[in-house]
Amino acid sequence: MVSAEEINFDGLVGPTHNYAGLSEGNLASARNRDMVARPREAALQGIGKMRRLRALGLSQGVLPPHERPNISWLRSLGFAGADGEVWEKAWKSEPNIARAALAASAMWAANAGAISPSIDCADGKLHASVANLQTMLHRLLEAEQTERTLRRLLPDQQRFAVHPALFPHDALSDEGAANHMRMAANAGAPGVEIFIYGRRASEPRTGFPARQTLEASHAIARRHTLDLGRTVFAKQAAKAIDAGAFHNDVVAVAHEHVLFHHDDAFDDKAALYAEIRAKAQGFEPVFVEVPTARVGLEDAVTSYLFNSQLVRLPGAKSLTLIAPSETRENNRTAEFVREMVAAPNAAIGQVEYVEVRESMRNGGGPACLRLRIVMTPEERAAAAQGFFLTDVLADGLEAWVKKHYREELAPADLGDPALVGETQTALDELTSILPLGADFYPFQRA
Ligand code: SUG
Repeated sequence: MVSAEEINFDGLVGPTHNYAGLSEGNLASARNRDMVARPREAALQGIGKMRRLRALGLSQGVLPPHERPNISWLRSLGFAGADGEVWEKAWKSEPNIARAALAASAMWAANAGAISPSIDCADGKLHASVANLQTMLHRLLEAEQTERTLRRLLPDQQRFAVHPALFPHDALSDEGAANHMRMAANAGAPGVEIFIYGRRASEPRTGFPARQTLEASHAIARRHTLDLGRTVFAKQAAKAIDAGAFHNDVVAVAHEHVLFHHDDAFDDKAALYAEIRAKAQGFEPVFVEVPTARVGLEDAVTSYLFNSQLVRLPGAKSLTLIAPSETRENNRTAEFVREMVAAPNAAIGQVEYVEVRESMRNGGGPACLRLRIVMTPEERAAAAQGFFLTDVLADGLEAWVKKHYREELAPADLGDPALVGETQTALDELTSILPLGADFYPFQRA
């Protein structure tokens, strides 16, 4: 065992946050299509959550948004002229492509990649695999820039192994940490890494897309040099995917020895429990299951109860659930949480509600917004320091958002060529607030 800490790196919401209904199988995205979005509020809510977790005593990091609209990609599709013209033409002639090029979806950092702490890896390095996100066009566009971000954050190749996304094909479909959990006695102890997949490469599916294949999960475990004696591959229940759980983290979340999940989350719950128990080293797993009779899948998906963060606050005897305020507004989930935290010897003994409503309307709760990276003190010191949140950084980011972000983005505003210059100006300035440098974004290199 080593001393280590789990650090949440949240995706900063980008200036083009909007509701385009791009994600089939994500009910919130479909329901809120063409609503008026509030990018400034969305970004401030995200920063507010980061500040809150820091105030609770946890280390917090931040990851930058991507360049949107993605002008270099649109150029590769044959649109030419000045950047603003490229955008205007794309918006008019290929609205579906343009919407993909505009999505601010990199905010959901749980899909940036899968992370294995060095204690779990045979080569002793901390491994990060960028997710290919190939199921949805707008998300597939994230992989290249995400790799750039992770390489900036984790520059020391002696300590960190950053892997590019798996080849983007249906057979290797991968959505990162949203389909990956880890249980351990504590952050620094060897863990059981649990990969949840929706289908095998060869398996045909009707219903909503299953975004993770078993083959992709196997590849990540191999690349990360995981010990198969402490690695689990389990199938997500088809029923959950078809009820709108497009990622495992919509129906399950784990931290330390606790797995909190919905009754219908997994295809074979008994087998999963048994395998985790057999592979757990130095801890007794605790499974906190929410029965369907108390909270049906529909309520789980609309309230995002399981898209909470599970954390241990300094000195706390039990874990704390960082839940979206929508969970408190749903009578069934609110009641369940109240009883759960009040129970004697509760494994999850506290709840804190956070407000991330703008992100939630696109199907992104508190857990979607963060990428967890377990770091030893040496790894933390070797990471780029400017990504760790301080009061000064939070103030700087808030001032930056207030200066550059639009209050509202209505569907009729999205084709505005002025949006391109505005977002590029904002992102250019961001590269000196975060340690990104003058060649981080494609428009800076053009
Ligand atoms: O991939 N929504 C994202 C939400 C991702 C949530 N992440 C986790 N569960 N970890 C998605 O479906 C909607 C964009 C739009 O419709 O405008 C979107 O991409």
